[in-house]
Amino acid sequence: MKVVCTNNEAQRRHAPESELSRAGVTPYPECPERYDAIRTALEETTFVDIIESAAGGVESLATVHEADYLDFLRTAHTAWLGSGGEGDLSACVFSDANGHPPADPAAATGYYGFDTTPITAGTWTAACAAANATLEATDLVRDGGEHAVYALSRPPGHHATGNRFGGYCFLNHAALCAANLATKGKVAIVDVDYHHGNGTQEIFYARGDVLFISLHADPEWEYPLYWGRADETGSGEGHGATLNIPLPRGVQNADYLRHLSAATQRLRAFAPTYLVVSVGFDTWKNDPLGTFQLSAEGIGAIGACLAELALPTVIIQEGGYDVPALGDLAVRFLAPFA
Ligand code: SP5
Ligand code: ZN
Repeated sequence: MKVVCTNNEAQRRHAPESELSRAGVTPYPECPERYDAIRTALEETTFVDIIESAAGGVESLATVHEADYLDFLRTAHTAWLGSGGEGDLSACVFSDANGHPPADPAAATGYYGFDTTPITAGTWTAACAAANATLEATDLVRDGGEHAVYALSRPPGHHATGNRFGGYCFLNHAALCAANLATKGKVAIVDVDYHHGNGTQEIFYARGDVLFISLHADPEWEYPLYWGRADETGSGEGHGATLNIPLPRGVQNADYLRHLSAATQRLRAFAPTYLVVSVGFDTWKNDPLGTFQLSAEGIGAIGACLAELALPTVIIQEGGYDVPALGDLAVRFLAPFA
């Protein structure tokens, strides 16, 4: 199968030093070494053909993101330095989305962001490069006759909404991919990251032609806290086209796979033309952010269950933070699609 990697030089330029959470100030887990670990392991297999995509701009970002939000992401860090700021830019006062963004770029960070995720000098370059990789993978499936293509996208995307960043995400790659594919047929998105894909959900919430399914840790206690409950089922024409499956701490292979299998019944009934998978390896038992207990075999079984749908598929990398394990987990997840 083909694998499209984010331009390596560009992804390295997004490497925040630390993040602020309830744990205090800790090293930023969403690091360039995640990419290295997955890419190196895939290069050692015989079933992938690796392409590194170019950096540079992306033209279709406005299909899912608002223009003022894109302007903010593109200019915020430069403006922050220009106004005397130093290092990474992150918010600590947040908007309720009423009113208007403050003129000062650092102040506007809490308007365009919903958590403390930092923006660095290279964030825009890296996020655009990751979107490029995803859209190149999308083209290969839509027009290139490929059955399944994996985009090693970094930084990830599924928490980014149409106009807000957070959860280590800036541009929503799964949404860009699905919006593109939806011009040719119905799309199902399955999000198997440990965290709820709130951005993707929000972008398609009122659409009936894109089914969004997410299995994730229960937002009653886990990030992103304000999205992902089972009673969020879509609105208007999208009513019934969002399916959230919140799961308890400590979930093991058998329970997870039973829920996934039930979700795929719903997916089959929707009869999509395309499948988009947001995959996170933070469901793995030793992930430093997760609480689930899935084994490496369990991660492979998720891949097998989704590959069995036999749909033209774009697989997009989201989270997963135990760097030494990521290569093996990616190989196990992708092998059933090859
Ligand atoms: C794409 C993705 O998986 N985003 C996850 C974002 C979760 N952010 C909040 C987690 C804060 C945990 N702080 C780390 C402390 C390590 N001991
Ligand atoms: Zn995650």
